[in-house]
Amino acid sequence: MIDTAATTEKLNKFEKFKAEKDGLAVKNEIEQFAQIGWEAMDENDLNHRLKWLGVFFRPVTPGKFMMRMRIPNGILTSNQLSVLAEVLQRYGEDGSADITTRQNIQLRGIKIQDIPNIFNKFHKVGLTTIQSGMDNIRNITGDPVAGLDINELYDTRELVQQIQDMLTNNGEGNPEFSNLPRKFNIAITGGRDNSVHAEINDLAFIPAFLTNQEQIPVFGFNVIVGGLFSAKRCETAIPLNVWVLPADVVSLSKVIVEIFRDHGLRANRQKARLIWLLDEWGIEKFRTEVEKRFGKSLLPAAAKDEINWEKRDHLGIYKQKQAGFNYAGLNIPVGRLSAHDMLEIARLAEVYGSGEIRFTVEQNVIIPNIPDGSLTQFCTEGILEKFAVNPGLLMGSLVSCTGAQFCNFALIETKNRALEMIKSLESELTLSRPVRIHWTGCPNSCGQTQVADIGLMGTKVRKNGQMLEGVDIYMGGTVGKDAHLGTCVQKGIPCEDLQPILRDLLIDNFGAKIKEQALIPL
Ligand code: SRM
Ligand code: SF4
Repeated sequence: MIDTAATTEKLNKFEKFKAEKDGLAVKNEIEQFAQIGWEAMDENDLNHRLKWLGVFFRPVTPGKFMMRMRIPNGILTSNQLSVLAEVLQRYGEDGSADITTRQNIQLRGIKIQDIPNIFNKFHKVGLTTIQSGMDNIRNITGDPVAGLDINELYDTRELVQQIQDMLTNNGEGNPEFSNLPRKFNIAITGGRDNSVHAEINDLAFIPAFLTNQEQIPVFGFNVIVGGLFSAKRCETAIPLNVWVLPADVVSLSKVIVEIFRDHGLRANRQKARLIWLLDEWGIEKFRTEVEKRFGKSLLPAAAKDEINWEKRDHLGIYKQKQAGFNYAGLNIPVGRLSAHDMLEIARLAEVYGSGEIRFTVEQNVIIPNIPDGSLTQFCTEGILEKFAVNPGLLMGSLVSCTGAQFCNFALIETKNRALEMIKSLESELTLSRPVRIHWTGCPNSCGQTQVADIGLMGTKVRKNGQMLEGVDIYMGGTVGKDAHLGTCVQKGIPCEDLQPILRDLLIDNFGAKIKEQALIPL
């Protein structure tokens, strides 16, 4: 039931086309679209409704679509990754993939006539793209080392899968949740280092112990709500003052998404995320409604949570909780992969691990379950020269959104520029610690500028009468325990002038030193 107060407000154009025809309806029309071709499609089906199937028309590369998967907790099998690679292979140079900042993967270069066949392939190996874009719930993130980490408090894998299955009807599409006022992000963390950036999600579960009547600490989660980045507003999530047992996480998620669906604000798309409803209602009223729908009283939050570590990047080789086994974290520069790269990663996972592959929100890959005895051989694999386990301290922490190469919101090119810039900074400087540099092509902040040590947000800049690509610089974002958002410290730097500014920031704030050979005059 959608709030009548909200529906009587003037509907924005997105609400109008959603009311005319539900986004999920195109699931039954995809064969027809494949036959008539994208040029003959209805504009709203093409530009918007296809996103309910995870298929994105790219105005920058018309006819070459992007497909966004759902990879719960960032975990997939080598067989699944190989299927994704095989899909891309037929598109030659156009076929590429990007690991995303939500532990997910997107495929590029897809032709609409192939999509029904691609869906069949996905279905056979248990992959889905359903409801991964527009006003739906995004990929649900969890600890990338869940089930592997010696120090984890809770293995989030099953919970993440259960929430996805509940919200998407086991990946088939769920009309119950196909008309939200806006996107909705969910994260669950069972480790101590907040590896999912819990605080920037609309709903997140954070590990916390509550002492019961027998004075025994019981494991559960504190719940936080309303985190977001958007061009209009950026906030960290606020406590709902609720603590739940793991067994209640799925039903509590359902209730909260239902409230957002039924009461979220729909008049102004810029003010439709959960935080705006929380503003309007206040957290107390929201909590009361959650409790009412949940059907039993909710316990108040535990006084302290268990996020008490610095965030780990998982790059390198680490012992698992399973004796004799290790996981290897590989750096995938700016998350970009070719079909060949994907097949190579799948092969590594099969030959050395258990055939499992994981993605991180830093757009990197983890291969788990490598026996001690195979490590030496693993480290000799040629692909590790491209995807290093011990990358440079800047390259290893680099994150970038899609940018102008494929995204029509972008104000600047990001990924390629980010790579070049880091290579040249690493050739000039010696660092003694990783510095997290995040690029984002516009204020939507898909590249999470505000969580970075140095965040670069695309903008347009006027210089000598010319309009150029530039950035606003953010600093002070912290992750892990006591995470807080960075703020803008310098505005409107033309990208062509950025390199020396970054070099000085790295020297002044992060202890970087000019390499000796860089000091020798030519
Ligand atoms: Fe994003 C829209 C890419 C994570 C905030 N985002 C878009 C679109 C779909 C715009 C479009 O149609 O072109 C971009 C697709 C470009 C392309 O071709 O790849 C896009 N967002 C991405 C990805 C791929 C960036 C990346 O390189 O990793 C990430 C995909 C995640 C996924 O697997 O689902 C991605 N986007 C994020 C995040 C980060 C996060 O979730 O932690 C954010 C900020 C957090 C948040 O949402 O609160 C984010 N994206 C946005 C927004 C602003 C949302 C808002 O409330 O205004 C938009 C624009 C919108 O929704 O209207 C947007
Ligand atoms: Fe596109 Fe902007 Fe998101 Fe980058 S931040 S992917 S440019 S919408």
